[in-house]
Amino acid sequence: MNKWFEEILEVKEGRVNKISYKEKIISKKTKYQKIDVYDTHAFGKMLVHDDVIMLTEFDESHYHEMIVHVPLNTHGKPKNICIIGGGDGGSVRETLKHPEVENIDLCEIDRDVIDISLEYLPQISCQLKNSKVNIFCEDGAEFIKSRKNTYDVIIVDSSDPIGPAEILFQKEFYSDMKESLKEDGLICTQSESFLYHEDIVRKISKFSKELFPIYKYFYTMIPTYPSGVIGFSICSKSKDPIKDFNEERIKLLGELNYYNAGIHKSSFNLPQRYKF
Ligand code: SPD
Repeated sequence: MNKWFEEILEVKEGRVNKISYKEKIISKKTKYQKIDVYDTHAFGKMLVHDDVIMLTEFDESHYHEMIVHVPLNTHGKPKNICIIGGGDGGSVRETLKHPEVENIDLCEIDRDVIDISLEYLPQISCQLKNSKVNIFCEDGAEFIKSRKNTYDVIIVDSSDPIGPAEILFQKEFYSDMKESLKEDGLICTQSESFLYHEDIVRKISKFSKELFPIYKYFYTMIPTYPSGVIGFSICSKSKDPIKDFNEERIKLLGELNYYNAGIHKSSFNLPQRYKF
């Protein structure tokens, strides 16, 4: 184990996140970022953007099951879905487990994320060519502006607020997404770790509460990320992810790795000192 990937950008000063690997399978500088895929010793394949871990095969299901099933089971009848980012395909794979889903518009700015995932991460990208999926390689913030009153659920499966994803953490983008939702629609966005990025979560929760009647933050466990957790925001026009959560629908989803009814409810409970 003499080769180590070190994550520096996303950690608190004075801490390092290190993962040992057998080999780097591909490295590509795209128009938007550097993309690497590693074969690690302990966590399977690992996708990295600009030296920040996006996913490993070991715990990607913790992330993708939560960013998808929490909002879709809250909505109850999700038919038309938009996924911004998510070019690796994990969120598409989980969304298609919901039998009512008729259409998914996937808007990923970087075509290379999709192509690399199709080639090197088949377990994750396996549904990207499903006939219900329409792929758009465009800027998500622009894409959403031209689709008013269209979606039941919008999922923002983004990287961190640096580089191409920065705009996806702004109030204006959330306001445009609100316009793209149908009357009872809701959005679920990657909203960083409450443990390491409290300032970012606080900013998102503040402007979301100004825009939406219902705002809730929940989290999932990702041991390969620097703080071990990542959180998501639910911004909803009418449905509440705790009161309106339809537990019966979980049976429709088949076998899952992480998500269940107990996890759905408890993921909104945060340690005492974090109130968003
Ligand atoms: N700090 C890393 C956060 C990355 C979140 N996005 C992961 C994308 C998986 N589809």
